[in-house]
Amino acid sequence: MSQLTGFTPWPEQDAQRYRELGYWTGETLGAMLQRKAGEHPDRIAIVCGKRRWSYAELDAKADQLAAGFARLGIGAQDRVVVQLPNVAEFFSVCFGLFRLGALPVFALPAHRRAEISHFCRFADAKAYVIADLDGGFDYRTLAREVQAEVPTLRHVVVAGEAAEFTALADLHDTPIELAGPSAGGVAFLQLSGGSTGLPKLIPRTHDDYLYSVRASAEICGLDQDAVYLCALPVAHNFPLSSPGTLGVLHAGGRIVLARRPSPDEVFPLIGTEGVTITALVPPLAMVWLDSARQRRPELKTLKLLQVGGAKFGAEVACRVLPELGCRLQQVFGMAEGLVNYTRPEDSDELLHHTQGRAISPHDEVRVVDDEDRDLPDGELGHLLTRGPYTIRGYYLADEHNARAFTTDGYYRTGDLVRRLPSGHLTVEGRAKDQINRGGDKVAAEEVENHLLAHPAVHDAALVAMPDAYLGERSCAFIVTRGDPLRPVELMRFLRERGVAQYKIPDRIEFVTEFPKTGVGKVNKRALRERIAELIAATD
Ligand code: OOB
Repeated sequence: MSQLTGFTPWPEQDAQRYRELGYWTGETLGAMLQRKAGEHPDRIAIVCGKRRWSYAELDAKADQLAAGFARLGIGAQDRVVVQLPNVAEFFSVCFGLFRLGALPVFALPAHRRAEISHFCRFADAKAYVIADLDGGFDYRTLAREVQAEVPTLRHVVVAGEAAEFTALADLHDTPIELAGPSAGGVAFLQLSGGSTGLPKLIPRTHDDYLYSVRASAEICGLDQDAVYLCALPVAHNFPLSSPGTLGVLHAGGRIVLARRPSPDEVFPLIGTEGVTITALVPPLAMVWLDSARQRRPELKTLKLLQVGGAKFGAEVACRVLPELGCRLQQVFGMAEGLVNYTRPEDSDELLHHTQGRAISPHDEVRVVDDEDRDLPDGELGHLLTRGPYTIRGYYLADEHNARAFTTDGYYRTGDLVRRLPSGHLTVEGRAKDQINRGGDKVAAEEVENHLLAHPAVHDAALVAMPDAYLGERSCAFIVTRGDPLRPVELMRFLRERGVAQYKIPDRIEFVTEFPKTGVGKVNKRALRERIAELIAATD
């Protein structure tokens, strides 16, 4: 079958090597689930509220939905934007689409009109799958706005009350014979944290993704007894594949879905379902640590807490074992591919002070200076990587790809790291123009462009400011055209443009001009220092 237009494949020589090594097995995600359902049909695969789906049920629903989506006219390589909260339907929908060879485009529940319209337009999506309501927000209202902006979007499919749209429940048809995708082809499009004007889409293949999932499951020691609590947004790469829910399905274990990650919601669930492993971002880990003082008995089945998505400081990392009573694993990964884990055999020093080492002996990890020259271990530099599950290009982004990848295919992660002789990395900063808001990635240029659309804004620069809870929050420096402007007006303006809440600047500072670098660019470092000093002075 022909490859998706806009996908950059691995050079054939590398692809062949990854197959010979047994990394790329030729199995698709859909086939993996079918195999598991054949091995143990009656085991519970997913717990979602009061619902419990066995492997056989999940497998059957996937086949039925593949038939239902086909009836809507969705076929191989068609894109479908999937924006679901942590509900079981996420899995029946995704596996249904995988079986059909259609490609889910993973959106986050926090995304709003600006982001979703962009994904639908950019990926030329045929359908958009949502839940009716979640967290008090009506996604059907959002879908109406998106449809008005993107007329090429043909179908809106709703898990729950569908109103004028197609009900997901009605899409469960009698399974049909399907050719199915090839494992070397793109399985879905994942979101990039981004640093440029518009979010980029990441094409991941069945072969490469399943390799990272299998290898991750092995590193984390998952087996049939694994009970994985999914408390982060289910479509994010960390809870999806590191080893995440897919790793658990591969191991034959059980996924427990939580709608919210707060201790009140999940601690009782950990107790009743016997959760053994979960994944959190650092701010949530801190909230759990604080709550665990009173409620530790509820956590007694928990063996492993993975923390990643943003830097987990050593001062907090060392509290996990004594205060939560479970082992810690640091995870430093990216939707583009490379994932690093601390290992069970690592010393406390490595566990608390590093963000782990790469999954695969065939992950090629380089730490380089500004001129791409390799640096010795211990020195701070830019992290470049290529390997069996790291993409060679973003979807439909030739121009950007020329900058984001070296000519020999290394991905420029934008992270500043040090490497130890053991291969362990410590993340010490970022060269990319992004704010990591407790694991939520905010691309500065994207938000600046929204700010610049305001008639009273002459120039805008978004930078990170330190925050005790989230690690970083965002601060927008604004030069106005002269008319007075209040921060609340700008924030309302962004909200009305349909920008996700986590991207709205946490603070707005008006200035008359920006400090400039020698070459005349906005000096963001100076702006970061200025806001950090201001905060320190008022604390
Ligand atoms: C994960 O994926 P993304 O795509 O949301 O974000 C990737 C970026 C990295 O390039 C790095 O800047 C930052 O997030 N990051 C970390 C980190 N983990 C991710 N920075 C410091 N320390 C860490 N432990 O965030 C992601 C994907 C798979 C597994 C885990 C995280």
